[in-house]
Amino acid sequence: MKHTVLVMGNYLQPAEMQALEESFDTIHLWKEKDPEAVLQARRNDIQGIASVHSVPVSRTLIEALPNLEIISQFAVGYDNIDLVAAKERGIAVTNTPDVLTDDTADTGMALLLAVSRRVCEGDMYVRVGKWLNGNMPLGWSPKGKVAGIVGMGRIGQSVARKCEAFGMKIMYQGPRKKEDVPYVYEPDVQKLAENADYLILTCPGGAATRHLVNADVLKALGPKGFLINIARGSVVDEDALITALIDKTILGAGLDVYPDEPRVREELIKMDNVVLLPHIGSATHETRKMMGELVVNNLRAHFAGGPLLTPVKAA
Ligand code: 8YV
Repeated sequence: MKHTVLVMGNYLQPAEMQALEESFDTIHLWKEKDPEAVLQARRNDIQGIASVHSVPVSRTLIEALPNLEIISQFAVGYDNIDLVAAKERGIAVTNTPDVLTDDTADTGMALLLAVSRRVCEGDMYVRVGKWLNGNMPLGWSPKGKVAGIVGMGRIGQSVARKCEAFGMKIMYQGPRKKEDVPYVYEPDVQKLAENADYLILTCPGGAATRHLVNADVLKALGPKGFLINIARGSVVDEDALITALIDKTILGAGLDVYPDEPRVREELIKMDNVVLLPHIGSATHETRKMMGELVVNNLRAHFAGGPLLTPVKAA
């Protein structure tokens, strides 16, 4: 008999969804008119969850499913999952690291270049015919500038290598100095911002990094500084960011993530010194396929009694 897997959202591509459906009895929660009623009716059947960063896997949900054994997350970040509740019950948690590192770092570089060189403004300038009346304002060169990277994990290191290729200097902040990276470590995020021209956020979300970037950090970044966020919206105090952008406390921002996705604050939408992306860090055909395969293969490995491919160590 097939094991039952609760699928939290519509994010798997057709081939990976088909693979999931072939191996498991699936409940597509996001399609259900009354998800609570479905959960209640099937609570004893559900042994696995295929989750995604945008839908919470809360203690309440975990406790409501007495036979849950594994949560297989379609993301490297897992701040939506109550890991403590999962651990208490001995529930395995897996994620999708490595396969999305370069695409996510590329998204950071795309934002860095777009805000610096006014790429989106330039595109609009041509389309609306403004070029016919004169050249657009100048941008700023990343070469020789300092990238202050918050979080020197896999994605942070990939961003660092790409910034080096653009002739930038690298400093970083994180919970500890990494012996295997050649960059300058600064434990204090405000001091990092003081030294940086670009503050690039690549750290995990969650309680430990909530509002790490606040008004003081933005002030330290200063009127020639840019903020790039490919981490989680929760890492930035958004009110402080909006004030800093309006007051020109910082020069601009490139954002892929927001605290209340997919809702983006009206103030940001109106600004031309920000570039806004709809959380596309890992959104390529190639990467999303590999992420989907990991989600399915972690579930298969668990129920076959084999080792998990990419377990979350903290779980
Ligand atoms: C999203 C991400 O999971 O990996 C992460 O942590 O935030 C992204 O890859 C993906 O966009 C699906 O929503």
